Amino acid sequence: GSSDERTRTGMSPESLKRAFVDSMFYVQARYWEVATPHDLYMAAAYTVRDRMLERWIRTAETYRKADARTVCYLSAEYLLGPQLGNNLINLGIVDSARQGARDLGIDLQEILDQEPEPGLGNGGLGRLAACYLDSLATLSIPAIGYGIRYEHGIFDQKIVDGWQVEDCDLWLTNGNPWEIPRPLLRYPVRFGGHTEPYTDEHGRFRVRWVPELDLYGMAYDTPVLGFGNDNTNLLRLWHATAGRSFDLQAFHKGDYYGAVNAKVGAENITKVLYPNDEPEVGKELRLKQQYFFVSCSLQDMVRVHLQHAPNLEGFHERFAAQLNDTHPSIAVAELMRLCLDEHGMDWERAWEITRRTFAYTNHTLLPEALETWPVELFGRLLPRHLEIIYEINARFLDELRMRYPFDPERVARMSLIEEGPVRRVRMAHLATVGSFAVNGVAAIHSELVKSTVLRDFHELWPEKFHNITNGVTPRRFIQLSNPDLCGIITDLAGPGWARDAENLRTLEPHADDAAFQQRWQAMKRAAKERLAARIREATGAVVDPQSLFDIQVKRIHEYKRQHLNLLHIVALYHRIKQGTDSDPTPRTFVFGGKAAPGYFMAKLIIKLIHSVAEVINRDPEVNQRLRVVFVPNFNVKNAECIYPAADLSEQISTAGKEASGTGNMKFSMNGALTIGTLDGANVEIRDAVGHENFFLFGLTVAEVERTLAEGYRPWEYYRSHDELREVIDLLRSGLFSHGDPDLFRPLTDSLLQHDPYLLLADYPAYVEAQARAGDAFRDPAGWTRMSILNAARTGFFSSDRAIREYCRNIWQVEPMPVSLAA
Ligand code: 26V
Repeated sequence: GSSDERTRTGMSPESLKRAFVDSMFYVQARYWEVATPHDLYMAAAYTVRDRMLERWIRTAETYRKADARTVCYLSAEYLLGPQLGNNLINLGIVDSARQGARDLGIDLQEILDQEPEPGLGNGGLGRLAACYLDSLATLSIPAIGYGIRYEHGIFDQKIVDGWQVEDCDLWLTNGNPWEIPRPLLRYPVRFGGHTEPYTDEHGRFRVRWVPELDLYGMAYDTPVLGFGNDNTNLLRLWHATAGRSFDLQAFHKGDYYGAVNAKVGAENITKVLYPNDEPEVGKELRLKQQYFFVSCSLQDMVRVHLQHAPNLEGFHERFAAQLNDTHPSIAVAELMRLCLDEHGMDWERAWEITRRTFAYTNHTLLPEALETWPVELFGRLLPRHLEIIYEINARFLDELRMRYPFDPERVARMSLIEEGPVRRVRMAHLATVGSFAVNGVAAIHSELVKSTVLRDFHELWPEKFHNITNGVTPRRFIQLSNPDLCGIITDLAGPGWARDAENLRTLEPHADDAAFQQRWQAMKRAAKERLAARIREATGAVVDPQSLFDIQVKRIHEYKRQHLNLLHIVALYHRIKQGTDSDPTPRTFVFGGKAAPGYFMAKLIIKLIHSVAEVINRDPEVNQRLRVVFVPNFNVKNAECIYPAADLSEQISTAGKEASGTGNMKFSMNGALTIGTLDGANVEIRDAVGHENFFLFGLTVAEVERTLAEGYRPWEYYRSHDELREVIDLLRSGLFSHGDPDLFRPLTDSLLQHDPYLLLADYPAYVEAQARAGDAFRDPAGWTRMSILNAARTGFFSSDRAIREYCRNIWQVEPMPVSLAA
């Protein structure tokens, strides 16, 4: 009846309250007297979910009727972060919910804090996918996110004696109220076996794949709300379960336990997210994960298409499928297989449909991160796909030989197969050949894609290459994480800014206004106090919110140069001890980030951060001026507390190595100034905020190349720069390692002998830029002005802008607004 409907859809504090009480009883099966904080969270989540489902169903109906082109984002990672707060914002019921909770004597923040976060990603790439889902829904674009429902997401980072220790992530153990299991929505996925030729009923030559093993992918659906509209899209994550063949094996052989074991093996496929950035281990399972989710997703798309069409003709008009890096690029071969083997299409037609379906985003140029698979492994797991890739390659190489008859080296460079003692499939080449568009993720990165890793392809197909500079969602990274800033902006720009981040520019004329500056400083101060409290809780360290908060949070990697930051910190320490200090600005250095479990150097950098912190923080001569802290377990939840509190954002990668960065955008939007190199999106951020509002330092990409080409000798920088030498000698003295001079040897040796990321070459410029930043901070009005201008001018880095560009320049899709009313 209608009163029932109100319970499940009403938005007033009254309806929310009634629904909450109702969910506590009928969904969570608990009553007030015994309800735990977790029960409160679950009841709140179900209350919010009901309101999402109404929109979701309307959206499904609307899209289906309109028969609109749908974006399918294929990504092995979605780093969603907590859902409840974001969903309240996108539904526009934060105040209503807070009021309702207060009436019941509950603190909404306490409920929000209960939520474990779905950490189904490693870092920037996975978080980008989550921001893009938010923007796709907000822009009313029909879209599905396809991925993997890992039982364990990115590991929890504990710190023991200054070292990183990995702990299993258990995000699902207490139940996940946001997902809807679809036990009947399952697809078979096969592995192994062999292929055999046969002649079909029309007398045509065909190939049949006789696999050895089949499992099933089962769908778990999570609704994704738009902000300020009623569109609600779908995130469909696949969970692996054993298929019938396992049961049959048991039946035939009577080996019951053996068969059950095999079942367990099948279910391992979606057990755990690979903590990436980590080369070469446990590879086979990773390829299985990739094929598994890609196969389920394409079968799902084919099923939907065939509801509207008699065959796969026109598939590419119904779907645009974006490959989020090369991880899903096996999709090119899988769609070919579906067209050829399962739908009887001929090669030319299948190839045309495939190439018109996919577009590929490149997210890294690091040679060690470019995915290739040994042909042997590939053929063992996916024999039919290897055949198809060989055929794609044979035809492609024929074309190349015609076009470049006297350049066999070029042809070999472009092959989908790398020759050598171990032959390998080059996934970036497969993705490039099988796609209608290829894009990089920042202007400078896209240029480098064209001039380095995909240079030959760019010469062949210049019009295929695009740039789409990354963006981040202002809903989560301003509105949710920085309510005071949100209040400031809304007072000036009205509530529309969160859908049109260019409206942030209304802040600009107030940059020098004293009263406005005061409000801005109070906002920053409050955020710093919240972070200080969090730091104290997590580490016991006490930090002064009045000091300059100088923050570097991101995955720990040598190319990101957390150790360059450390060299500067040790230099400041050294100066204070020597009495030669010229930078009297008190600073708090904050670090956070996970190291890949097998990445020794990255783990040693974490240990070094803690070791330097220990010495500095307990030295009374130094600790009034410098503090160093490491926030353990950097994840989306912690990030939301960190970005708003930053005065200075460290974006100091070696030029040419960071494809874009997205943390740089989150900091800047929250009024942090950047100290950074001309790398990734830093270049565009600096242009946007004004060069005078950015602390630039370091070699350019061209200078890095030249330095390396001329035979870089880091030792010479060490010899000729006194302070640098003293700093490195301090690290080698055992001062930071309880007298053990060897502990940090691998790091100092690497710097002195090879220094592949040019820390020593960039050190003098970095220290000089840091001094400029320290001086600037001592002029509060000048700093605040720059801070305001950073926030005012970074609307371009909203993921809404990025998604608009994908829609217009790549996918050719149009908005399809959903209306609840009609
Ligand atoms: C993977 C690996 C694996 C082998 C060892 C070294 C290594 C290093 C990095 C990676 C990650 C590659 C893909 C990736 O996550 N790229 C990130 O994508 C973000 C979103 O576009 C972008 O902002 C980051 O700059 C980029 O590193």
